[in-house]
Parts: sequence; C-alpha cells; structure tokens
Amino acid sequence: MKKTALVTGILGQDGPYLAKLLLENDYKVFGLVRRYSNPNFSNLEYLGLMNKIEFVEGDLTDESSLINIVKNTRPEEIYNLAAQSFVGGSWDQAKLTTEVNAVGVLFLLNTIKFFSPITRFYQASTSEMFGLGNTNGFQDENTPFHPRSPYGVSKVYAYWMTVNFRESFGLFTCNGILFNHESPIRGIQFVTRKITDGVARIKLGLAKELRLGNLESRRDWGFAGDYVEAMYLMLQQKNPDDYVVGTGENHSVGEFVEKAFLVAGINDWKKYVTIDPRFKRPAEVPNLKAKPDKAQKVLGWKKKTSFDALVKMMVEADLKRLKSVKIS
Ligand code: NAP
Ligand code: F7E
Repeated sequence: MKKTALVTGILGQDGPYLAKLLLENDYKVFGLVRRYSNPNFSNLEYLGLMNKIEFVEGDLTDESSLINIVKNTRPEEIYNLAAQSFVGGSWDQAKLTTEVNAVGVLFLLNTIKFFSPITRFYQASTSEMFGLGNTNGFQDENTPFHPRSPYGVSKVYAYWMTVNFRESFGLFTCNGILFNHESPIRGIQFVTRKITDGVARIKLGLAKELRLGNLESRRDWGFAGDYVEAMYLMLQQKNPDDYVVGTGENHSVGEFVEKAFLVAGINDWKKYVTIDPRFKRPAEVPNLKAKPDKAQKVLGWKKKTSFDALVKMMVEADLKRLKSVKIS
C-alpha cells in the first residue's frame, strides 16, 4: 500500500520539490489548492509533476474545507507549507497574514486532533521567528524568538501551537525552522529571484537597472530541493521534534548581487543597481545564520548545494527562460 500525504502550498516553491520527493518515495500525494478562476500550475510543470498530484480544493482560512479534505483523504502525513510567506507584504496585510499563517494552523491542528489523530504533521516554521534574537552569531533550537514583522509574529504563534498540540494531546507534530531557501521557481518578489531575473533581463537587454532595498542584511541561503529532504525526514523519526535547517554560512544581499552579475559575465554591477527606499522594511532582520547541528546529528541531513552553485543555477535558469520567451 502506498503511503499518503497531503501537501498544502503545493503550487508555491517548496510544494513541488516536496511532492517530487514524496512521489519518488512511492507516496500518493494530495495537493491543496485554493479556488481560482485561473490557477497557476507553472511550478509543478517546471518539475514535470502535472498529472501526478491529486488536487483537493480548500483554504487554510476555511476550517470546514480542511475537515472535509482530511476526512476524505485520511493522509498519514500532512506537510503544511501554505502561507502568506512574503515578509515585506506582511505589514500592509497583517490581518490576512495572521489568519492564514497563525489561525489557519490552529484549524489544521484541530482537524487532525478531532478527525485523524494518527496523522503526522509538519509545520513550515522559519528563521524569521528569531529576528533580533542573537544577531551576532548563529541561531539554533535554543535561540530566543524576537520576530520583527507581522509574518514573523504569525509564525511564532503557529510554532507554539504545533508544540502545544504535541505536548497536550500527544500528536506527532514537528516544526522545521528553515532558513531561507531558494530555487529557479522561487517567487519573483523574494530578493534572490528578483536579482537573478533582473540580472538576466539586463544581460539580454530587456532592462537597464535593478532596484533594491537593503543590501547589508545577511541571510543563510540554501537550495529548496535540499531542504524538503529535511521536512520528510522529520516525519519519519520515532519521535516528533523541532529542528533548525540551514547551511551554516551566510552572505549579504550585496554579495548575492555581485555573484549573480558575475555569473552573467558582468563585472561592474554597481552601474546597474539603484537603491530604492520603497524596498526597505519598517523593521529589518539584519543577520541570520543557522547552526543545524541537531538536524545533521538526528536526521542525518546535510546541504548538498553550495551558495555559488545556487546563484549559478538561478541565473542560468532565468537566462534560459527569458531567451525562450524572447524568441517565441
Ligand atoms: P510560497 O512559494 O509563497 O508558497 C506558499 C503557498 O501557500 C502558495 O502556493 C499559496 O497558494 C499558498 N497559500 C497562501 N494562502 C493560502 C490559503 N489561505 N490557503 C491555502 N493555501 C494558501 O512559499 P514557499 O517558499 O514555498 O514556502 C513554503 C512554506 O515555508 C511557507 O509556509 C513559508 O512561510 C515557509 N518558509 C519558507 C522559507 C523559504 O525560504 N522559502 C523559509 C522558512 C519558512 P497560491 O499559489 O494559491 O497563492
Ligand atoms: O528578503 C532584503 C530584505 O524577501 C531577504 C521568506 O521565504 O525567508 C524569506 O523571507 C532580504 C531582506 O526574504 C530587497 O530587506 C533588499 O533583508 O528575499 P526576502 P526574507 O524576508 O528573508 C524567510 C526564512 C521566510 O520564512 C519567508 O517566508 O533581502 N532586500 N532589497 C530585499 N528583499 C526583497 N524582497 N526585495 C528587495 O528589493
């Protein structure tokens, strides 16, 4: 018998990479999609996964839709990847961010508790919860939370609810505290993809400049394809627990920009970059760097893709995509 998993956020960045891994492990994968007039399946198409997922319609803000889905599909594992995940937009849409990222997780946990208590649950927690909690060094499972955005605050609520349902009701619930992870299907608003798309456009003569905000902040960037393995491994353990997942090294936004221009063969990147205050945040998270020792020791997880390889992969993918659009 195939194992079954429900993946929320199946159309985002991580959903397709996780679905690919689950399918390779012979799972039947249900993917939760919101109702749209014109849904966008391009990320699943990019990984060649169309027709391999069974779609179920629902929304994290609608508890009855979640109950229906869980009762009908009885998944052994639920990976909750759905979120309003853009930090920069979370100040202007704080209520929506809270409803999806915090209350939506409570709905899912209640659904599991009442209708499928044997289901194992993965919550997509984030390094944004650390915020200012230890900005000089690294962050691990013992670092205090000090979120700096409505997004970070909403994720702290979901983190503790996930822990609380484990401690209160004995459910198998895990938090993966993942640091930034990127790929060629990263959303275009996030800084890495905005940079690699912008660089490719400049290289191909489709744009003259790239407008960015704070170039100083430092992130621990890894490849999404590596990180979904850690999600999967968490739900295969004997006991549920919470894990920090990252590469253990970080770089500034400016370093990412410089490297991306170099991949495209452009040395004088400063000629093309304009600082635009519109892209600066009311409160910034200046410095994130993971100490993923626990994930390495308990899960046996390790990053496979280097920073340089990640930047190269993303720039080359955007060049290829834009060239094909230009010709047709
Ligand atoms: P993403 O590309 O923004 O995907 C998020 C998905 O959530 C989208 O497919 C979106 O659906 C869906 N969604 C939004 N609101 C929903 C709702 N009300 N009901 C159902 N689905 C909804 O995010 P990602 O980069 O794949 O990240 C996956 C998860 O990991 C998120 O929870 C994020 O907060 C968390 N996380 C990400 C990172 C990272 O660096 N990528 C790091 C730590 C944690 P539509 O496609 O319909 O818009
Ligand atoms: O910003 C700076 C910005 O939007 C990274 C999400 O997946 O990872 C992501 O959140 C940094 C910040 O990601 C621009 O100020 C400069 O310091 O790519 P980002 P994020 O905020 O780190 C975490 C782990 C998540 O959980 C989130 O869901 O880059 N920055 N200039 C800029 N950022 C953007 N977006 N656009 C700029 O023009």
